[in-house]
Amino acid sequence: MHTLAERIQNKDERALARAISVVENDSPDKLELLSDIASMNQKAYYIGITGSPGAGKSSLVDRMIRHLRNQNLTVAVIAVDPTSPFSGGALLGDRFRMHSHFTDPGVFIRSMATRGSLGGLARSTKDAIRVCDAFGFDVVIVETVGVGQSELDIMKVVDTTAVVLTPNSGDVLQIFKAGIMEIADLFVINKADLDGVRKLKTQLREFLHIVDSKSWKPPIVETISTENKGIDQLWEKCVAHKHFLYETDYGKQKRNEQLTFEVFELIREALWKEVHTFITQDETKRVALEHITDPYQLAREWLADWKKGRGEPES
Ligand SMILES: Nc1nc2c(ncn2[C@@H]2O[C@H](COP(=O)(O)OP(=O)(O)OP(=O)(O)O)[C@@H](O)[C@H]2O)c(=O)[nH]1
Ligand SMILES: [Mg+2]
Repeated sequence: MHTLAERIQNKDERALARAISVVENDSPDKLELLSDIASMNQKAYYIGITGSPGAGKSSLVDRMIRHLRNQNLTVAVIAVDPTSPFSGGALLGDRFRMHSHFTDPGVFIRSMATRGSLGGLARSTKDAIRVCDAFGFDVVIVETVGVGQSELDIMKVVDTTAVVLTPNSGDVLQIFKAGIMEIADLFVINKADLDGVRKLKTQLREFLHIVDSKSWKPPIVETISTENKGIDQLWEKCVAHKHFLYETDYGKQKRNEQLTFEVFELIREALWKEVHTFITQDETKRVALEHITDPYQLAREWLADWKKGRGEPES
């Protein structure tokens, strides 16, 4: 067993942080570590919190942590920052907003930022969630700014996706365009102390008519995170959705689809790495990359080369 996995089993918090770095840096021992982690007990409930910049996601997470700690539940938070190559602004902001929890051993907070990993930020975030799960947290919360494909991708691994909107921000159209509407399991209207809540609600309901929500109809929760209002309702709706996932056929099917997607994704990543190494380790191929005339031809030729190298028949 990987030593870090063993230490995580023994609830060594430094090993937890180290393991996430292994994942984030795409270290050579990553897959070994992760498969050891996968064989450990995984039972956490995963919540994704997404929404426009400044919608109040971190403030909400901070309140949620407090709410969950009051019920004696332990919480890991992963804050994803897709914009910066270093754990810069987001980290400082989140540290500041969640800073009251730093001395609580039942709370773990970590920021993830883009590194050069081939798997990308979404992959390493999902792996980090699993590492936190194996450590034994009851709830793992992922905060992302809902801007791109990578966020949509991260949300494929969580149980419940909460989309945070604010009144009078034009958010609804934005998230509709970004394809986030389809993945929302519940909507949070945060900053409900501001004007325009009713209008936003009407807009949301209109959009919800268009989206085929099958047997789960995403509820709308109003919160004022600065005043700690609506947090209990938010948690209630999360729990209702969790029950739906685990207890209904549609829910079970959705979970299974997510896991299937992940298997395919892991295979795609592993194969891609293999092919990438095969190409970049070959001096002739590296030179050829500088003078490409026909990308289709080159791709076909190299794939055939690679298959031959693995003793497989060319197709
Ligand atoms: N009026 C009002 N302001 C709020 C509320 N919740 C958060 N804010 C303020 O909104 C600002 C942004 O809050 P954050 O929690 O950092 O928002 P965020 O979505 O995490 O922001 P990013 O991570 O930068 O995308 C802060 O100044 C908060 O004090 C609320 O319910 N009402
Ligand atoms: Mg934030």
